[in-house]
Amino acid sequence: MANHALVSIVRTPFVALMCAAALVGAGCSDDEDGDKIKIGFIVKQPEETWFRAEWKYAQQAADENGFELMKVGAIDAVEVQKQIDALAVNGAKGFVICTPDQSLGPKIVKLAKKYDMKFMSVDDQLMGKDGKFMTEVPHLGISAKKIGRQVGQALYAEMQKRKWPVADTAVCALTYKDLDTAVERTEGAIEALIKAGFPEAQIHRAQQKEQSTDSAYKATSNLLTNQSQVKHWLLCGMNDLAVRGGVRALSTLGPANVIGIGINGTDVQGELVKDNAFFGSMLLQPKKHGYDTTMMVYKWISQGEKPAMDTRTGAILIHRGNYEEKLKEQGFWQ
Ligand code: FCA
Repeated sequence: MANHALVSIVRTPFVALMCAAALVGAGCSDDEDGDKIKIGFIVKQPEETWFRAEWKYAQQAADENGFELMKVGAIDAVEVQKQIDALAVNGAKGFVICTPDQSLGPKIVKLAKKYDMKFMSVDDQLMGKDGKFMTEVPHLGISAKKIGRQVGQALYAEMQKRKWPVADTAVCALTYKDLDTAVERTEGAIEALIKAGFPEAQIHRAQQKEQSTDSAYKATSNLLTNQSQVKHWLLCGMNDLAVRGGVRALSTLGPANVIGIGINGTDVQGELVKDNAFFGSMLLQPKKHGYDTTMMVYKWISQGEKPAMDTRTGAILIHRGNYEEKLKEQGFWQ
């Protein structure tokens, strides 16, 4: 139990009762004033399944430990400021954030200091004015390069299994240059394909302007206008949303000629039930990203235990043969 929780016991009889009950349960989560500890969880794309998965597990952490979670979306710099201000007004003592823009790092740090809030970043690491990662802010993210390489290896293996002649095959890598973890993922996939022996000249980068399915669809369609001779496509991108756009743009070639592998895994259940070119996805660990980060901030606030500065998570390949089992294992079968 946190030291300040013990102080609360002395201060208010009600809290004392609560804490006494909690001794046998999840632990007392009241702050110095006897109020429930409040923690924010700010995400850049609140409508996306991935972020809803993070929220779901963050909520589980809050429910199990008796603190309050405030789930908020912030799609740009203005909203980030607004939401952190609002969290402070509502008494939040800290937050987890997946920022809509990495360069907001210094601004977020400044706001957190102003309000004396503990916070950490998730998924997308903050960058300082010098364009370098702000390693002074605790972060939990994926091993992006490694997972990208897994995508590349899986694409190559599946191409070989289908005995597609390499000469007739090309790669469409959907890239998003404004997000470091996105670049790492697609460059990792490209690196693994080249290492496996795929000709570099047949690897095409299609630039997404935004982090959306629509934008990936447009980028793939643009690429295709000059590549009508290609019979088979290997498709990768920063996440499932990107690959979904590519799969749609390549729908006339169909699953017999296209292998698409995404990243996240949380967004593909609806795709894998269909007979389409979505072969599979690298299933990440949303529980670690939602539950563990929230617990880290909670323990920092309640017990003064600072989170690990840099935590990286891995992924496994899910496909039509195993996705039900693997999504169920992650508690993410819908
Ligand atoms: C980024 C992406 C998400 C998810 C996460 C781990 O934030 O936008 O889709 O892949 O990293």
